Amino acid sequence: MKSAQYIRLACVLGFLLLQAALAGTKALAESGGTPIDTEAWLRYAPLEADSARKYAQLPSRVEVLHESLVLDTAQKELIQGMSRMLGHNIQAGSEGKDVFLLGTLAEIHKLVPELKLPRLGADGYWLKAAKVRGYDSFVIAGGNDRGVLYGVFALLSNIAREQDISKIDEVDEPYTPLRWVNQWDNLDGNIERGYGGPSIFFADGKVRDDLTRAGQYGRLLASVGINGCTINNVNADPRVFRDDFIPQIKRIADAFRPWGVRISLSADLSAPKALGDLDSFDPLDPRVAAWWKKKVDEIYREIPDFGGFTIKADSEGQPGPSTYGRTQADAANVIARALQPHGGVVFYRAFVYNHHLDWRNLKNDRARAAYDNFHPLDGQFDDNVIIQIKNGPIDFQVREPVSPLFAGLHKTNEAIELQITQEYTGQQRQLCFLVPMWKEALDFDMRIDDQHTPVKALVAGRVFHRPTGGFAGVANVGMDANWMGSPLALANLYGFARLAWDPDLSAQAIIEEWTRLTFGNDPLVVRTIDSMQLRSWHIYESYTGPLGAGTMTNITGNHYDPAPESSERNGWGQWHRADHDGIGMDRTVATGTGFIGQYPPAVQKIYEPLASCPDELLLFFHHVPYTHVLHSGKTLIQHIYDSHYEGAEQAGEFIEQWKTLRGHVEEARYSDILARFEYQAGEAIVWRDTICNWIYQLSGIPDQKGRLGKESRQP
Ligand code: GCW
Repeated sequence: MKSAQYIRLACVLGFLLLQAALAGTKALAESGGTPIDTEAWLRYAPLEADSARKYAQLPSRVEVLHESLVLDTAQKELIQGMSRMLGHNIQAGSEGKDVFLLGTLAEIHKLVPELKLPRLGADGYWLKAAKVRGYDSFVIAGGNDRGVLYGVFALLSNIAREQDISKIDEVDEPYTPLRWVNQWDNLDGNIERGYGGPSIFFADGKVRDDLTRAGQYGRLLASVGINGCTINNVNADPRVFRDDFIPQIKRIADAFRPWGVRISLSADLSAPKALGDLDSFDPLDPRVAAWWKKKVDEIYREIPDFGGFTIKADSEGQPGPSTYGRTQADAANVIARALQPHGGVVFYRAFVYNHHLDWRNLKNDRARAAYDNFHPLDGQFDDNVIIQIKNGPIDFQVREPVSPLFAGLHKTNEAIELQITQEYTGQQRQLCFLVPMWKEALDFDMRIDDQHTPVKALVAGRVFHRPTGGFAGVANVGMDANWMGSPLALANLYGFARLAWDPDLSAQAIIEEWTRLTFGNDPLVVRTIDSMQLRSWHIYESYTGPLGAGTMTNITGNHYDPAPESSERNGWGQWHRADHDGIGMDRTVATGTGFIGQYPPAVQKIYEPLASCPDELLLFFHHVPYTHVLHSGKTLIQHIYDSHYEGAEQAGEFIEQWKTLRGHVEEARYSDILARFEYQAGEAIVWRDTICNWIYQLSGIPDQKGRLGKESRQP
């Protein structure tokens, strides 16, 4: 090789090395050199010196005002976070210095009587920069111990996001008392509709020996205010009630307890019989009531802070009270009465429906089921029963109206069930940030008695002054290092919890927090990821199921691939009724299933007339010809074609948008996520072509832009 060539080669090599080094430095800054996967949004990356300087005046001591497991956790978390982000070495004890003061409001008052105290409910916290014994200090007060822990997490989140806290005086309280996640984990270690690996709780029919991940999950949940977790599948296995199983479950409760997260179980109503103890599970049989009482007492002896039960009955093959001609209220109450003396609750799911509906009868409608089953029982449930209602009347589709049952219970506690695990929304292999969708449901105004009655206020028990209420999110995290299979999908877990805490937060505010905590504060990174996440639901909807048509996916199989005929001509009731002339379910009162009649009159007035029904839900409520003209001025069929093409194109553009972050996101994470977007772009094309060709063949109406059927026009 000639010397000039050597020089050129050396230059190129040098350039490449420099690039790699630069990318490496940035990568380190982004990852902070901390384990980012299992820690998710709690990675506490070191701040740049400039940013860290803002926090130089923070106290150097931490004083805890009483001893408790949760306060001990709070203190440790504070010490760890301050050390990792700022390099501060916080010592326990006050010793006449500036101090972080951790305690309940009453304790703070005793120590610093001159401080004017705010009002603070259970789980709420108060962050206040204040003088204590003459030193500039920092008060972290809680309505209870959990509140103090939440306050510590809030403070650390502020620092990680580089917020100014020098004059902070922040009071924050949860919107609802019950903020739970549900895990659909089976005892063999599989998770129903789980896309993040096997169960962190169970393996081979037993509770895992090593529950490290359960503890880490407790930490994640506590950091965003989740205070309960149902650990097993709602398609429940009665073996969890076996005497030898309860001590195993106790170990999971022990792993969660330091984080203030109570555990609960999904209960199989037939357990008294299935376990061979009785010959019946009739909820009105006194022997059955006694069985539940004994079992519940036994559980509380092992787990004094046990939360209660989640129950799926008379649904998709699960046993229920209908076996004995009893009502869902009979079933809920017998168990609620066993829990009541211990302070436990029953989340009773409204997902009760017949999955053998006759599809030929145009008046049949699965969407009616929750209201038809539960509205007549309003007022018959005990005060510690909460009816857990899926956000939509069908089943977590990419777009549904809200369930009318939210407005149909005036004397009964309610909770909204949201699906964090992306069963019908891309299974964490495609980007679909669900917070904007959930916000639409929570903000939806039911107009009960023509008053402002948004769903969020109904589920919090604020409208009819019910004793309790809340949120249940089906999370299904697993053993994968990043919990959900995709690092970006964790935004849904974070977002669910933030909405359960405060449903008035905007989707923009939530994603901004999550991105900064997960990827750091580089403005390009924050701007780019926020915008991709915020657009992702609409994009996914555009190429998989626009206009509220409902299931176009393979409903008898994987709930993932496009298979629009799979929902028809069977009893599952997820019909779209597409034929040669038109598509959509007629749910009107006038000519259809009457489902619209389940809403309060003001809402009926929006959905019943074609003229006012919003385009995005048109096919949920109406059966219309393909030539129907939408509010946008386009024909229905042209909209379907265009939407699929636009959606697939936008999904493809994610690749270029992500590529702008090269060198700003740590290389391994960068390439992992890039590969996901490349895959999604391909999947979007598969969806586009399958649905467009299917509907073209059904209708025979060509695409005005000539994108379809070219091959079939060839001689
Ligand atoms: O969406 C359906 C799922 C089932 C699930 C059921 C439910 C746990 O396909 O897997 O069962 O809903 O919510 O009970």
